[in-house]
Amino acid sequence: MTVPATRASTSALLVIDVQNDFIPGGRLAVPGGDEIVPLINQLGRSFRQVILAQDWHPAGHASFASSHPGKQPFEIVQLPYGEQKLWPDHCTQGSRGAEFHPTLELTHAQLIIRKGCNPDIDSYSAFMEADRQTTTGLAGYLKERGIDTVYLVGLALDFCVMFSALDARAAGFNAFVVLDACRGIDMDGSMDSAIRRMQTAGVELIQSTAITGQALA
Ligand code: VGL
Ligand code: ZN
Repeated sequence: MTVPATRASTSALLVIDVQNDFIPGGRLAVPGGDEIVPLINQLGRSFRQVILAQDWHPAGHASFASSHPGKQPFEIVQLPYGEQKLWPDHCTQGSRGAEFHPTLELTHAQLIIRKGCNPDIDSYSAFMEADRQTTTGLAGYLKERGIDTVYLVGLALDFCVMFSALDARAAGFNAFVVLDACRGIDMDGSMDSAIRRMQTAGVELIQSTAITGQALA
């Protein structure tokens, strides 16, 4: 498959949540999360524009099971905006777990977009919070810079990567998810359903060779 030139000023790499808490040993570890870091570093060199998303919750966040007496991680509760899956405490602002993985090397990234900062609202997507009304400003940033195509990599494929890709499409961007540069949590069929939802929304699912094999412009 040929993809739009990743070095073009109209393309950006969106690196989702490559943070210690999502890496084995972290509080919400995604299996194999560490395996994709070298590939993401390599892919980063094919892009002029790199944006990092960082899950960044205040202590006591509404998505933490510990904030709901009697509830356990992975249970579902009703919040004012709808169903919320509960997680172990993770990516607490300023904690080691919230830092990017130490081997992530994307020093030319120009924007870090922090999400999930509102104590009462979760945000899997780098574009839009779970109330589906509060934007992070990312779509506006991309549009103001003339970017029309985003490539997504990172963690977790079936949560934050998927919702970011769906919202990218909804905001009118071309979206390519680089599957071998993602890993998923895979609970209750979440991986199969994520793949289907992305396909239905017109997200292109590709392998990294489609990028690393590009003819150099
Ligand atoms: C994520 C669950 C909770 C993710 C973030 O990055 O996929 N998943 N917060
Ligand atoms: Zn989170």
